[in-house]
Amino acid sequence: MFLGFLAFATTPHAAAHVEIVSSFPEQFSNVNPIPTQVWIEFSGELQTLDGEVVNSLEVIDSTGIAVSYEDVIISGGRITTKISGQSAPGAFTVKYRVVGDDGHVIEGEYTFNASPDYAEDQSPMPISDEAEEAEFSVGAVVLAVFLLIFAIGYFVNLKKDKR
Ligand SMILES: [Cu+2]
Repeated sequence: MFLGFLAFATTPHAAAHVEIVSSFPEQFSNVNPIPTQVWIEFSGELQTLDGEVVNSLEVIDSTGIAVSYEDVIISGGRITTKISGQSAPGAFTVKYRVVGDDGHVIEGEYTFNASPDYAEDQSPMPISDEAEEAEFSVGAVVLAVFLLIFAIGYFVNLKKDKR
C-alpha cells in the first residue's frame, strides 16, 4: 500500500514536467541597474518548432508597457529576452509561457523590482563642479573689479588729501 502510493506520487509524467530552476532577476528581488535582459532557466529542455512560436517571455514595466523584445532566445532549458533601455524603473512583471519537453504548457508570472544605477547617473558630477567654479570665477572678477575701483578711489582721495 505504501509502495503503491510512492509509485503513484512519482509517475514518470510528473517527473518530466519542467519547472523554473532559476531566473534573472529572481522573483521579488531588487536589482540595480535596470537589467538589459531577463531569463528563466527550466528544469528540462524547452521545445522549439521551426517557424512556430511556442515559447514566449514578456516583460512589462511599472507603467504597463511591454519592454521585452518579441524574439526570445531558447537555449536548452533557458528562455531569454532583451529589455528596452527605455523601461521605467519600479515593479516589472515577467509573463512566461513555455512548452516543456513532455509537450506540456507551463505558464505563469512573477515580479521583480529594478531601479537605475544612481551612482552611474551621478557621473556628470564634474560638470556641476565646473559650473560652481565658473560662478566662483565670475564672483572673483566682480570682487577684483570692485577692489580695484575702491583702491583707485582710495589713492585719489590720498592725492586730494596731500593737496
Ligand atoms: Cu507535463
